[in-house]
Amino acid sequence: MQLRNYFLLSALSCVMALNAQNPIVQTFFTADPAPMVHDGTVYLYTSHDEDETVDNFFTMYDWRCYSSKDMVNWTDHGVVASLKNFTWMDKTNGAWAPQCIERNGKFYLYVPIHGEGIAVLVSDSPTGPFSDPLGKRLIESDHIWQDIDPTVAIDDDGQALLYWGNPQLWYVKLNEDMISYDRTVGQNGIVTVEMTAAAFGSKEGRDGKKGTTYTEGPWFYKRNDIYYMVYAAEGIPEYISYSTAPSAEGPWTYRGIIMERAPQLAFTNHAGIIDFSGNSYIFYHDQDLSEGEGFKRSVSVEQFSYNDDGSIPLITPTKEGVKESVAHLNPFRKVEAETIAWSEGLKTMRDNKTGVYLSNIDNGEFIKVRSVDFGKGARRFKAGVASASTGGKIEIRLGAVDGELLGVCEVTNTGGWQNWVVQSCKVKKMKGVHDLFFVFRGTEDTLFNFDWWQFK
Ligand code: FUB
Repeated sequence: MQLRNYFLLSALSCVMALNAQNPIVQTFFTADPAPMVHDGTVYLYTSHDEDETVDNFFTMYDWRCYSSKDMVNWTDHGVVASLKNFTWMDKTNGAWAPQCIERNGKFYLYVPIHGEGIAVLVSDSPTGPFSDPLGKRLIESDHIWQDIDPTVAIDDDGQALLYWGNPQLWYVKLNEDMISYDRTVGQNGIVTVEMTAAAFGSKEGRDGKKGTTYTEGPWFYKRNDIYYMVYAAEGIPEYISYSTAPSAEGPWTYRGIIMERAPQLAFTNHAGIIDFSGNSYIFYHDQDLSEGEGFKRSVSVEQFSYNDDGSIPLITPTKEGVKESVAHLNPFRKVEAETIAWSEGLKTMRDNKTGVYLSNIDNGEFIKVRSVDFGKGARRFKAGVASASTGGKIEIRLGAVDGELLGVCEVTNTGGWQNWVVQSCKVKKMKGVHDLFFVFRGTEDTLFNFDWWQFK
């Protein structure tokens, strides 16, 4: 079943969706969130569960990126890397949990290729294009099937550590180039973390053997003077726990559960935590959008506060997600149409000339954009659109999908899906900060593509 069909299931789920902020991406299934704060923007790297699951297993070919300056509207940057980046191996599935970090103006994307180990890509921009600097895997180990879920942080002294592994944690000390590591420590550079109950909690496995709760999906970072290791625990289903340490290399102390199992969560979970604009946020994934399909997960986010001693409270996954934006969106600058707080039915596409744009738009589908600041008022609306069909209309509505109609922008046939033109219309004058809905109307199956919009 295609992703869009999930949205047609019931009127009830539609009403619920209008108040929802989670999951934060509705156009694709996204998993394994890895947020990165850079230059006043949150870049969110995700793995990507395909709409069609093959052989009832993870079906994952590429990695996607989204960004936000306000934590409620997310701009889709499309696929930023894929298994095709690695010409030294022939795996066509297995693009699992990534993480990106910036150093000296370059962006290093660490990715696991399931069954091939951990590799690295590099780019001059957070949104790519990324290229393979090594032509081989980064981590040279004798346990590549366990080499998944890399997580990386740079300590105050400049030493970068890359942790990873399921169900064992390992780390390497990355050299300053971020694409090689110190081979003088551990076993040819790979240090094995001691997995004790004191460090990671204890569990009894299905075979009756005692082990630690640590399973996979580590998220390693430093905050104030505490080093954190957040991870997916036990399973399946997994929950999220964490440990802390006084140094980047440990020793780790188990601190407890952050997110319990819950019906809307998948059999896996995977967390990423950041501080941004004075708030703390936890990203995780659930199976709400696919209504319970664990191989079709979606990234969600919750705001939370650390306790005074730096411990992390128990966090409840919600449908509402982030309630308050941390910035307003300026509608008088060109806004990419793929900047979305909530959407129903449509998809996005990317090409080299136009970048990412809204596609597969059918009658009645819409996008919501939150916290739009009209200041003293807007009078006109314009949009970059293209259509090879009869086109349609963009209804501009305030606050709700059936909210006050501010204007209607007609989109006619432009002679091709990539023949972009600017269409404009008058809008009722509005002032202040509002949530906007762009509701798409027309008679054909696919109405038009939508690249950007702007008010005057
Ligand atoms: O997404 C594939 C795998 O599932 C990840 O690598 C794990 O962390 C789990 O989320």
